[in-house]
Amino acid sequence: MKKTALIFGITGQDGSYLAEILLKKNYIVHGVKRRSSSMNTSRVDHIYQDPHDKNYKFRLHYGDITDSSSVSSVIEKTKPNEIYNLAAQSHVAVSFEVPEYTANADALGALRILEAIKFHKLEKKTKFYQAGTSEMYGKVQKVPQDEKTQFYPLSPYGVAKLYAHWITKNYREAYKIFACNGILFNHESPRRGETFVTKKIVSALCKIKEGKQKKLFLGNLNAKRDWGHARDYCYAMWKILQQKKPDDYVIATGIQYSIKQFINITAKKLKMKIKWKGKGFNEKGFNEKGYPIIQCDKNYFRPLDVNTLLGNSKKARRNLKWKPRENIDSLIEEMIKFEYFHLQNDK
Ligand code: NAP
Ligand code: G4F
Repeated sequence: MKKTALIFGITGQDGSYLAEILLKKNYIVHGVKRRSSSMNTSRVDHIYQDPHDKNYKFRLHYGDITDSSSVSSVIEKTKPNEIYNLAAQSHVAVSFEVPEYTANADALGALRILEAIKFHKLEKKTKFYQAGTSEMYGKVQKVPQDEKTQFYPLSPYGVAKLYAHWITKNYREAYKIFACNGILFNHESPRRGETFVTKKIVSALCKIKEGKQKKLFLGNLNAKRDWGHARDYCYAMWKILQQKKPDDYVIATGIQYSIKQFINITAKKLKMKIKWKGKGFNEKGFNEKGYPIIQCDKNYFRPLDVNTLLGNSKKARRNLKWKPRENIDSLIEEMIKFEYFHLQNDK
């Protein structure tokens, strides 16, 4: 019998990589997409199948993680072996602007799925993966962070995800659901949303080099992140659900860079020279001609920011036999290649 998976958040960066991984493993993949006024399926269009095809392996359903009835009905309809909850308002800065919606989607979303598993008596059949985040460590209490490190979230997003983390543990212990938390550190790819910092940097520097953009405006240049590749991290999600016992795992590379270092590495790969002058908010990046191409903008600073994140994924490496295949160089090179493909092929 083929296994069936249901992915909430299939149209996002991770949803698309996870769907590819599961299809390669011969799963039947169902995905939940929300209604939007413009198309939101570009990341999964290449694996889309005609719904009239009786031997389908991939199917999309309308639904919304903030709508209990749609969550419940898609779970009842598909009765999946595995559910991956990747649906979220995933932008930390935006969570300060729309905190209530963020809590509804990111905290209660997990609860809605767990309740539906229980309501439809799927506790023995359906495994559940919750997309947790290193943002829950926030004001870090230990370096590096592992599964035992105390959480201290610094954003409405981090707080909402912490609820989802604990409700997942709670349903595991109370109802014996095979429910697991992945605590994933930042992971990027060419499919990353345009407003996340890595995508913003790679895209802007490519355009600046090609004379299609003049300047890049950013916020905090000194924050440090442990960046991995989304494809590697989605493979870890699947591995987490294949273990004998449900558990929680940190997924990280164990190497961190600052935003400024990420810019410098990207610029070097593009054979661009950036000279930094000034301090703090007034720090600017100048090109060879002395023109400021990188500058801070107060709109990109957050009321609170997580200054440093560095993960210890020893447990995942030992129990899941997981380790990242990509590193910062291969990640940035792939992102640059993708930008150039679009610069040359898009109108
Ligand atoms: P993403 O690209 O922003 O994708 C989020 C997905 O959730 C999209 O498919 C989005 O749909 C969907 N979604 C948002 N609100 C929804 C709603 N109300 N109902 C149904 N679907 C909704 O995020 P990602 O980078 O793939 O991350 C996947 C998950 O991992 C998220 O939960 C994120 O918080 C978490 N996470 C990410 C990272 C990271 O570094 N990427 C690290 C740790 C944890 P649309 O396409 O229609 O917007
Ligand atoms: O790319 P970011 O927006 O990612 P952030 O806030 O770390 O969140 C991402 O990773 C989390 C895992 O830790 C996920 F849970 C979450 O869903 C998301 O995927 O910002 C990274 C850093 C921050 O310190 C931010 O202040 O970059 C800094 N930054 C500086 N200038 C900027 C900018 N971030 C953005 N988005 N845009 C800027 O212009």
